[in-house]
Amino acid sequence: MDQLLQLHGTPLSNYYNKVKIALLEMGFAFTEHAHLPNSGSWPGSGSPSGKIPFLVTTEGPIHESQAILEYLEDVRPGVSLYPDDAYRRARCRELIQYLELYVEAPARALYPAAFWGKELACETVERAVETIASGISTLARCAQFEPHLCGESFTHADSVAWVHLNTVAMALKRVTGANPIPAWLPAVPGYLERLAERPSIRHVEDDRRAAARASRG
Ligand SMILES: N[C@@H](CCC(=O)N[C@@H](CS)C(=O)NCC(=O)O)C(=O)O
Repeated sequence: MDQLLQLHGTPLSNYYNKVKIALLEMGFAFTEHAHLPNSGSWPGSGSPSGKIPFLVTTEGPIHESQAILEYLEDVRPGVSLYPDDAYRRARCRELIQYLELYVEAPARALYPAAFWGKELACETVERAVETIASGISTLARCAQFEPHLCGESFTHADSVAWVHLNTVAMALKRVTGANPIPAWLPAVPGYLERLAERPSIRHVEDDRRAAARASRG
């Protein structure tokens, strides 16, 4: 079944890379298929929301990155990127929610200016920065960072932190001229440097950079 897993999307997407890190870390064989957001038509190709990534399995497609991670967990009993016991697994999923709902989602207000050359009102930027700062302080209260977000082992929370903290930092820097995350949460730079050494993350980062170079022409 492994050979038939197809990951659709683009290496420029943080959510695509979240799933790709999980596939690599958990040892799945998969192929990658270029698919831009809001392309293709549903049903038939693409996704019901227009969003990427999606994973095509022998039984059909799965959309939404978190549903895909849970599927990967379910089809490979014994191979998991969650902690062993139920309580710590719940706390790990809690960190994923904090990162996605309270850090990455508010940063989306900055993406039109950061990545697509649009103008933004000052108050939109200020509100986004305040909301991201609040999300980071929530994360700071619950995450460990030493060496990983949930403690000793690398988990899905770390792949999520890698893709979103880097994307949000890039957006903040491009829009405001500086990345305030290290000042808000000093453990972040060292943590990201450690993660950057992992083979799965190097692989994903090399592909992301190559895709960014290709998109600039
Ligand atoms: N909740 C979705 C978010 C995925 C997402 O927002 N993907 C972006 C690319 S990084 C996208 O497809 N955006 C197009 C759109 O929102 O219309 C997931 O976890 O998969």
